Amino acid sequence: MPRIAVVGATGAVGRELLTLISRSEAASTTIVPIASARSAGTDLGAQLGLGSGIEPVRTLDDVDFGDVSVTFFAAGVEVSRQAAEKVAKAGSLVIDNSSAFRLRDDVPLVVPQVNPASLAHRPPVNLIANPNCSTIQLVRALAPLHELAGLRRVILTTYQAASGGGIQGLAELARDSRRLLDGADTLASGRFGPPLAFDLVPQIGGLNEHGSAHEEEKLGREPGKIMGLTDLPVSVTAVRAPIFHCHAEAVWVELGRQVPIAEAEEALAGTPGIRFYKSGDDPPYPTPRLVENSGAEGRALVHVGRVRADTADPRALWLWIVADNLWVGAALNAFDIMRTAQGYGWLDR
Ligand code: 11C
Repeated sequence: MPRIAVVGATGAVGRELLTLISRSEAASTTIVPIASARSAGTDLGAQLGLGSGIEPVRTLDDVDFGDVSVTFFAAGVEVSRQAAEKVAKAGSLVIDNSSAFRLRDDVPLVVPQVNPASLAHRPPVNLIANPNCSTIQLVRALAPLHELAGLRRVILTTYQAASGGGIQGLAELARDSRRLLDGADTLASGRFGPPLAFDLVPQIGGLNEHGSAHEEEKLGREPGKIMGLTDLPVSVTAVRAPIFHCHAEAVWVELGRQVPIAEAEEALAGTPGIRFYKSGDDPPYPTPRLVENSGAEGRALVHVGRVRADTADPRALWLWIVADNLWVGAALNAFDIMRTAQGYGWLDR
């Protein structure tokens, strides 16, 4: 029976992956959850209500990866740097959620709805990178516009949920929000830098020599690699917002020609995997909570609204994009990478 491993199985993305794999066609496989020694032996299948087929949690050192067909890494960049290539060399295809390998020339960076052909052949390195969550929803909305008129330039601001900071990020936002409502005057700094509750934090990740944050660097470089537009200028301000789930993005895009709004709307509305909102619709645009509460079907879509002309630039449009960062932006994309590889028929060789 094929085996699929999830490294970082107790984390926010790892749990979504376990749920997805165990509820999918891959339910006939054995799932091997991997986490730190602290969690070893835990019955995550029972804890998450996923039933049998999920082995007790093991540590990385305790698994023979020659016997595992696919290993998802969702334990952060350091764990991926230390272990992902070793696992790939042992024979298990690695689908890595971290930023460790995304820009390497020998590693495909894949959003199956945008560049599936990059999986036509098994990469010699046996490793595929899953893009950053905010990149995935961006390129899925930009791809139909690129097909329509060619992308020239992109400028965006993100509004990113606390779940991008993992389970501890969610807990911190909940705890600090309660403390403020209970009358606390001050809060300690935490994993987002300044306390996030009832505030906005305009920095996600460390700053580089130009003052750009790591999240902004990732969003600046990953879309061009995925879309085969290596010189595409993408300028970003990434902001952490006091919302629990789903990232939002306000995006300005300059195209190769003037595109009537109706044409852009038609292209977006006709793209599988996008839910398009027209002004005048009810609801008229997506919000993070609306998407979070949109059920399994809605959480699997990229939601796009507020498409409008930039009156100062005839070739430019604005759009508003919202998607579930843990689902569309991580687990589901990684899982679709596996499915696409299976579709090309090289996975089980
Ligand atoms: C955040 N986008 O919201 C990050 C989380 O490179 O995959 C995902 C980090 C990554 O904080």
